[in-house]
Amino acid sequence: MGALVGAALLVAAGIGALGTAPATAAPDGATPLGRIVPAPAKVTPGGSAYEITAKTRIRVDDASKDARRIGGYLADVLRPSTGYRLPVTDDDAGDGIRLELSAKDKALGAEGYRLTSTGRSVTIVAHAPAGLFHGVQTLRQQLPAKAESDSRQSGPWLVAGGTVEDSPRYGYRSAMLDVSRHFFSVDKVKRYIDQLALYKINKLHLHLSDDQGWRIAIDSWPRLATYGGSTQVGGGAGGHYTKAQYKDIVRYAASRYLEVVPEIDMPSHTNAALASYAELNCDGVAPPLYTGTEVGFSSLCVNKQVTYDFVDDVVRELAALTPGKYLHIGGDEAHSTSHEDYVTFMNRVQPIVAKYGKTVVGWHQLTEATPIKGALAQYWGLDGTSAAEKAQVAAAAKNGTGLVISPADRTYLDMKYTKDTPLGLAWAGYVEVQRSYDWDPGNYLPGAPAAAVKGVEAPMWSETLSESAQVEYMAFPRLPGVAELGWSPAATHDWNTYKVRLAEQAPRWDALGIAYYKSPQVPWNG
Ligand code: TNX
Repeated sequence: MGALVGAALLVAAGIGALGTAPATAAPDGATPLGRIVPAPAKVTPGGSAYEITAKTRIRVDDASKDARRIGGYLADVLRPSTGYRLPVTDDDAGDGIRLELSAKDKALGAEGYRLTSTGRSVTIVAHAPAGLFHGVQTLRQQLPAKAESDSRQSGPWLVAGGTVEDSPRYGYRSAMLDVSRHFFSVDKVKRYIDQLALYKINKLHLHLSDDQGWRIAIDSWPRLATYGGSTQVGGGAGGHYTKAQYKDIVRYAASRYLEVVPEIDMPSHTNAALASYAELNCDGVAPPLYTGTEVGFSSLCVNKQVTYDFVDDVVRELAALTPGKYLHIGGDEAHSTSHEDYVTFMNRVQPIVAKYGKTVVGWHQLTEATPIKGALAQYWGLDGTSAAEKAQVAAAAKNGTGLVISPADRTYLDMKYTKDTPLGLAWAGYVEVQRSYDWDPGNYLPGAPAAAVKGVEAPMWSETLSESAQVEYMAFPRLPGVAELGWSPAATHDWNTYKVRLAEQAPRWDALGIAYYKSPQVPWNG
């Protein structure tokens, strides 16, 4: 694309103001409208800024519980730092912050919103609650970073004047947390959910089982959790979620408009299950628990009926805990399962997922079998993946299989940034911040139709990670970039302007207690 055409597109997308200008505030001290992550689809700056004061009320539609809940959420974010009462009221006439659900604004879709800021009010209009919630995230980012503080700060609390009209490029914008290699408590998962919500991520993929640990209680096979969940990489105590705890995670995620996508990885990555129940093994002998980090050595016994009884029970119980649409069945790295057995297994398991009303998601090896109608394949290849493997996934996409794009050498948040990164792995290479951002999910997989791409994911594998601070160091600053690839129009994509907006997020992470990697590629101090 020529530079002039590129610039014209940026202006057409309404983000000319995001250009290469230095990271200075607008004349009235407010963050320039739209200078947020992910970049909004359309920004029309103008008019005077709105100021949140001690008198500000949050006005919601009295008919909507969702709008009231989102108003309460916004008040909870802003009360500690501003010190204001910010009452949520259903008296929806008057000045202040207004959250409106509009049946007629269908063009805003399931997740879009319009934010209008004037001297008297900030109004967020959406067609659906998720859009209101995303609009609230935009409002948060337009306020000074210290608005995120949990102690009282001094204002002024200005929101630049103008209008943002915004809706996502993709409906599937996911982050994965591997709670198997190391177990993460409910509170740690909630903390991550809050961070994902700030960047408009709408799926939390939980990798609930692997060789090192089974993390979800299944009543019909209780030893999966009590024994199979009793350790982790390195031999620590591990853990598992009771059904009540898991429902708590699902509910919390839903309150932040994230859908939980649970994964039971099969037929390999199953040592924790095989260790818990001898009958799942072809030789009837249970292996010991495993606390190392090798992959691909375990396999369910494909030719035993009990295997499918087991899968049926697990999928039934997990589906019952899952209000969301998707259930992920893994299917990666089945190195100790023959190709024939793998195909048999995946083709038998997919209808079980469908029987319990869920849509299949699998790692892209699923395309070696026959993806069921409506299935999504999660592409995790890298530049070096063979042309044949890429072609196989592309062929499935041409046949109607949807794609979630999560290239290991772009979006794997567990990859080291450089050789000096103290945490993480390097099998897919080093992934610095620019590399993780500077690509296009729409044309990433050669031969796959753009329409097959449903979205992106940033997986966080946890072989080397067990604490929130470690997860955050690997996620920030790469996660916001993947979130932007999922949300923002391709026409806004530009590393040179993105890196400036990204740098402007850092004071917000400081206020939130997120210790991020200070990549030399990002101009942190303007
Ligand atoms: C590959 S990506 C895996 C995981 C590892 C990860 C580490 C994929 C589907 N499988 O088993 O944890 O690499 O980066």
